[in-house]
Amino acid sequence: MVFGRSERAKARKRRGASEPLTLKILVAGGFGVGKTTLVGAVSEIRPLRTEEALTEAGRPVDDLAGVEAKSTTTVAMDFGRITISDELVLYLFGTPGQDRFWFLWDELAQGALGAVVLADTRRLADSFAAIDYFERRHIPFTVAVNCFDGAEEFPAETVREALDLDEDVPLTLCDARARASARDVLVGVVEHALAHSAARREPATT
Ligand SMILES: Nc1nc2c(ncn2[C@@H]2O[C@H](COP(=O)(O)OP(=O)(O)O)[C@@H](O)[C@H]2O)c(=O)[nH]1
Ligand SMILES: [Mg+2]
Repeated sequence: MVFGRSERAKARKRRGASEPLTLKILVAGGFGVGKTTLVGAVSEIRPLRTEEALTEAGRPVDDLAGVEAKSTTTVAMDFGRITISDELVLYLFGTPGQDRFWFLWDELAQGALGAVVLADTRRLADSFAAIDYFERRHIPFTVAVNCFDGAEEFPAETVREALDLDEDVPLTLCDARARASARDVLVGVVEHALAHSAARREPATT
């Protein structure tokens, strides 16, 4: 059967109306900060993980200080999906934490709306590299401090100063294991990134 243009246009409109917007969000931060945990906590699809047991060979490279309980490491990336509403679905890409996989970051960052950098107050410096990466590329990002049990709690302002964050970078506390908390973090990234891109479209006229 041959449809005329208007039939096709109508069909496209119908399809368009039922298709949610899909956005890509990166989940970054140092080794052992909770990236795999966060993606796993919210993802509706079984997270695609490429974890491998930490091997003796990797041990000198994968700095385990402070994450002694960790016996697996993400080799390539975590991948997950979360439906925020009928209109919005997020695809999550966890960035590899180890320096030796930095070559993957530029590929992962392609087409990303924004990112969240997870931080652990016991090892803040581990998240410096991720923050630098997004700052340099002008990719909007937020920082979420993953509150590990036993880690000292610092006021957000203290963490912000220690990370030398720009004022307009949102900083929140989270529990990467809790679905609601992880979801809030991701909604925060979307809101920040959308505000950021709106601000870029309408530069302040001074
Ligand atoms: N207590 C506590 N443990 C966590 C939390 N988030 C992650 N973990 C644990 O910390 C370890 C490292 O987390 P993981 O998600 O693998 O870190 P990644 O290297 O950033 O992917 C794992 O053993 C997690 O179970 C948290 O919020 N609280
Ligand atoms: Mg991981």
